[in-house]
Amino acid sequence: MASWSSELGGRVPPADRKRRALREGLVGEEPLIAVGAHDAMSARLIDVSGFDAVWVSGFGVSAMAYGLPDLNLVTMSETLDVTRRIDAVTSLPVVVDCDNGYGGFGNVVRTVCEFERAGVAAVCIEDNLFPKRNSLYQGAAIRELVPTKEQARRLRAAKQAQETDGFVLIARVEALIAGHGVEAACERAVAYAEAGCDAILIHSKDKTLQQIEGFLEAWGTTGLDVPLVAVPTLFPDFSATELKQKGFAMVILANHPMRASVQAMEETLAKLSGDGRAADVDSAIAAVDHIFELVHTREAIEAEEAEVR
Ligand code: SPV
Ligand code: MG
Repeated sequence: MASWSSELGGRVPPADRKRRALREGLVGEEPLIAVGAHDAMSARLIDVSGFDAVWVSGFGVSAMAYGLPDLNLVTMSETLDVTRRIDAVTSLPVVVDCDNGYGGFGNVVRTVCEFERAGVAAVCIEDNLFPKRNSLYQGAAIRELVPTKEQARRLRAAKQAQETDGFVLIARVEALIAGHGVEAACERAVAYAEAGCDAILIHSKDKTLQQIEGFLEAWGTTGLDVPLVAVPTLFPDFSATELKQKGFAMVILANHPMRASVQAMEETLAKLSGDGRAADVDSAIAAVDHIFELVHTREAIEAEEAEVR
């Protein structure tokens, strides 16, 4: 974990180190596991729990930091603001869900540039049209996406604008989610890989994994070795190791800290809403000292007092 002072601009682990760790993880023997954060505290907890990367979840930031649905209502600069706070408190590589880049061609390129300059390890850009819909939302049937050629053009321009070697651009394919089928999904993945993207996130909500298996088979015939990324929210029975064996380099557990927090808060508030006795929940919630410890309170006070001695 980054030191307490990193939030104050102190010893932030260099962006290069985080980017190197991400790139090495993408080609490693073990699956690289990223977990979704929605704020700095959730990122700290992911860090101390021993995961490999932090995913800045658009769904999580929308719901938890802004109380808004995941429909492109949170802007690029709002996401960047939350991302900076997250990146400052973790030594893990941070992979940012930048939705569809918040608009058209110029927005995609600017988004990637701004996040690269902010020092994050990676950005993920999806091919949903603006305004997007969260991929897990069951209401939407077959949807239109940004045309493949246009999305590839945006991604290629973003890669060409890249200023550092280590930064990673992940292209996210929504074709399976949008109901376009395996062939269309593979065509998009190939186009985005050929545009220079460093990894492909193939999203699916098929619980049986048949779609994903079909995609992997088609992808296998292309000869491309760009790493693949899975988000198994709706096929949760498959472990990261099983997904690695199937061909995924990275697995994103995108929203579990958010859902755990909401459930814990709801349970606590329900108990408190009885006669408002704090003791009713005390044994089931984090101790105040634990929160002090997580944000390095003692170290901060010691450092402050040492200066005046
Ligand atoms: C997110 O965490 O915001 C994601 C993953 O994009 S999903 O919600 O599964 O689309
Ligand atoms: Mg998202």
